[in-house]
Amino acid sequence: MTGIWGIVNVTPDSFSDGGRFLDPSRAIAHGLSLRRDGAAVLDVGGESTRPGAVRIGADEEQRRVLDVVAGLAAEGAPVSIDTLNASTAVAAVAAGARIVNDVSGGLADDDMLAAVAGTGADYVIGHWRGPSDDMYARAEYARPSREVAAELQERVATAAAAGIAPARIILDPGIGFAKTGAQNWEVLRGLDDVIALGSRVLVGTSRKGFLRETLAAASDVEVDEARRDLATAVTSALAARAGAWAVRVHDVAATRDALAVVAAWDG
Ligand code: PMM
Repeated sequence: MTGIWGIVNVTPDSFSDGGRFLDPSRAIAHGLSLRRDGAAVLDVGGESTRPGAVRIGADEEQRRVLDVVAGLAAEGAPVSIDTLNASTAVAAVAAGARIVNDVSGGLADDDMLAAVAGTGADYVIGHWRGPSDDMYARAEYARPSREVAAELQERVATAAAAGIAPARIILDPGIGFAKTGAQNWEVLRGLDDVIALGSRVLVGTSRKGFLRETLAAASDVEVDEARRDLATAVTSALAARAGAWAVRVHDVAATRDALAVVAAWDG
């Protein structure tokens, strides 16, 4: 059964839940409620990667996330740290995180692969072509899902050479990262190309801009959070059907229900 990763963003500027959970105790309470809703992993992030986002320093990032990681781990929750920074990854694993979720797959910080190799944590390699502030300049593909898979395969080889055992690697096609709306759909349609690489595959569509575009074209009604969460539950269920090992979402309960319905259909 596909697992659900619940998003715990501890940022003032994330496009979806930003600012609501900056206080560590509120972020911890939110994470525990996602766990009750059915999250297998809580993915804690302190730096927004939304389109156009400006980077913050690793010190500020760690100030935001470490108490939250430690608090959730102390409650027995499996925690992943969503970071581009090697120093944050190491500090978060020391605070109790079991997985390092790096949307850049080691490209944003030259020290990341060696750092992760030293921790023994599992490692999410996201498909990435450059920082969020100008990532759409790199959204050029002839065959999106093939190119995403090929670029991920290169990162797996580099990570293995740095000492991260392939069994510890989780691949993510990086929906929304250096991809237009149409390219995101093509990557999802061709998810098999990434799954064929043989690693566990994580898919993150939650509340992303390409869903907003699709929903806006379907109805003039405002594309609010409820509509984006419904669309996310559908894409997550379809990703599960296509063989994703896990999906990363804000609204865990909606995706839990969508996955249960698909499982019932499949029997
Ligand atoms: N997307 C975002 C942040 N972290 N991590 C993984 N592994 N995959 C994603 O698709 C991903 C991610 C951006 O979304 P957010 O700001 O809502 O967390």
